[in-house]
Amino acid sequence: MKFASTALGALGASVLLSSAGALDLDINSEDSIKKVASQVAAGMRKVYTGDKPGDVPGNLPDPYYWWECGAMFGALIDYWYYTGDDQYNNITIQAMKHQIGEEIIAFMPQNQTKTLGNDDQAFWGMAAMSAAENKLPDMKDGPSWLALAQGVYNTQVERWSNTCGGGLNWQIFKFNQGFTYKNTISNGCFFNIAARLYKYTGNVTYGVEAEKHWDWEVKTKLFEVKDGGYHFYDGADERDNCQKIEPIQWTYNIGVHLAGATAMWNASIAANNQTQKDRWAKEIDLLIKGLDIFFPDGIMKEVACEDIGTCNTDQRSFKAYLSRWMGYAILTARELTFKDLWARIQKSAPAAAKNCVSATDTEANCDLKWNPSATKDGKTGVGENMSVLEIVQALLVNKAPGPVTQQTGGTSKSDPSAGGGIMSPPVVLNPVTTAGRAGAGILTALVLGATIGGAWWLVT
Ligand SMILES: *[C@@H]1O[C@H](CO)[C@@H](O)[C@H](O)[C@H]1NC(C)=O
Ligand SMILES: *[C@@H]1O[C@H](CO)[C@@H](O)[C@H](O)[C@H]1NC(C)=O
Ligand SMILES: *[C@@H]1O[C@H](CO)[C@@H](O)[C@H](O)[C@H]1NC(C)=O
Ligand SMILES: *[C@@H]1O[C@H](CO)[C@@H](O)[C@H](O)[C@H]1NC(C)=O
Ligand SMILES: *[C@@H]1O[C@H](CO)[C@@H](O)[C@H](O)[C@H]1NC(C)=O
Ligand SMILES: CC(=O)N[C@H]1CO[C@H](CO)[C@@H](O)[C@@H]1O
Repeated sequence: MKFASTALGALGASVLLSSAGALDLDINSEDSIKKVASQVAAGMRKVYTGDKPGDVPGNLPDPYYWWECGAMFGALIDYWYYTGDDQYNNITIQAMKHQIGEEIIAFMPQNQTKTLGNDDQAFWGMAAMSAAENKLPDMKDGPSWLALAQGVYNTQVERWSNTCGGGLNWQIFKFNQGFTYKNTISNGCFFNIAARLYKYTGNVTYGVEAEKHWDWEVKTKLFEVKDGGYHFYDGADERDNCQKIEPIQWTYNIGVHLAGATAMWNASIAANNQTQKDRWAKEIDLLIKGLDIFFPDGIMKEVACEDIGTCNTDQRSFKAYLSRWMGYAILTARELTFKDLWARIQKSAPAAAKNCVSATDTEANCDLKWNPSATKDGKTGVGENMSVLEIVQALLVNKAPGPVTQQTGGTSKSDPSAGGGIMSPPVVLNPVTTAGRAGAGILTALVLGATIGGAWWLVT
């Protein structure tokens, strides 16, 4: 994933989308919700060519990085789960299988070594976790979905760092630009996977590691209570012992922790651990209270970059993950989250759909900005479409039974030693794909050490 700065990037051209053909969403009609979701999914799927002969399953064309393809398949797994439309399951399974990696089975394919951060790996791992929780049938001739998530967990738990008192570094390999950075999303993704493994398997080791990573983030001040709720920042650098926090706030950081926290709370009930249950109820409350800054006028917004027009390709997809994890939070901790989250989903989803233009009635292109009073930037892409897809399908949470566990019908096979538990050594890079992917490294080199601009107003 690229360095999460808004410093680069020019103001987007202001182009008004015609409202003709805008998607009309009736949030009280299941048919309408499913129709809009299917249009947006179809538009997004069109961009993906990995299933074509000669193409590589699990890659999106430029400018999308590998991780976003994993995120997209995570969205499509939920799409199938919420709507019952299974037309994308085959390409999903084909892609996940192709990207599980060569040396160790944990989504670390050699072709991606140059830009493989813990967060990149984890977005594929979280898709595998969703597949297990949603009961997507395990592959017949491959590792189980649960084992793939356990493989990601096992490789990452070994990477607990000895700088800044612990945590995960952003990059997996020291030779990659940005290794010294410790970003909140990498640690948040680990927390999310560990908490969901605790819930799925009931194995307390996962819960203990989840809490250890969360506690380290708090100690390091990657997030803190401000104005009554949690504010999540971007990360810190081990070169100054994590003294200076990069203060930009993104929707996906609070989202990834919210879902992990509700998984912890939910698992503590099955584990009969009252202390743990009380603790996570308090954390969930602080998370919910921290959401306000991302919902001016009640509609979700990527506040750090939307207005100033600097959201990059990665950042244009972040609202997808907050939407996804708000849905997950309702499914797993309804009594604590429903009232607040449901109001936000109900208000954001129709606003989001209105920004999608459908010329053909079967597929749609969506704009980044959901607020009706925002000037559109006229660009569309996988991230924009995925964000709308996730907020629209979250309207179906009340009909969904919620993620299964081993005790409640889960069928994905557990393999506690998946992934080998070792960090694979640097591998021979494929020269062709390395050249194609070098852009991310160059951008990172430019941005690291540069002044972070853009979202300064969030901290002053
Ligand atoms: C998915 O693959 C199976 C087995 O190859 C095939 O029977 C089915 O028609 C495919 N479904 C779709 C929607 O392509
Ligand atoms: C790695 O790249 C090669 C060459 O493009 C391709 O054939 C192969 O399928 C890729 N492997 C993965 C796991 O993406
Ligand atoms: C309950 O959870 C807490 C952490 O939240 C842990 O320290 C404690 O050991 C757990 N108790 C049991 C009986 O597992
Ligand atoms: C825990 O999560 C499951 C879904 O995974 C849900 O059915 C159950 O109601 C949740 N428990 C509580 C107390 O909300
Ligand atoms: C629980 O998870 C830990 C960590 O992966 C593993 O070492 C242990 O074997 C697991 N225990 C069981 C009973 O599966
Ligand atoms: C973008 C997408 O995922 N679906 C539509 C949304 O945007 C692209 C443009 O990048 C369209 O071509 C897609 O059809």
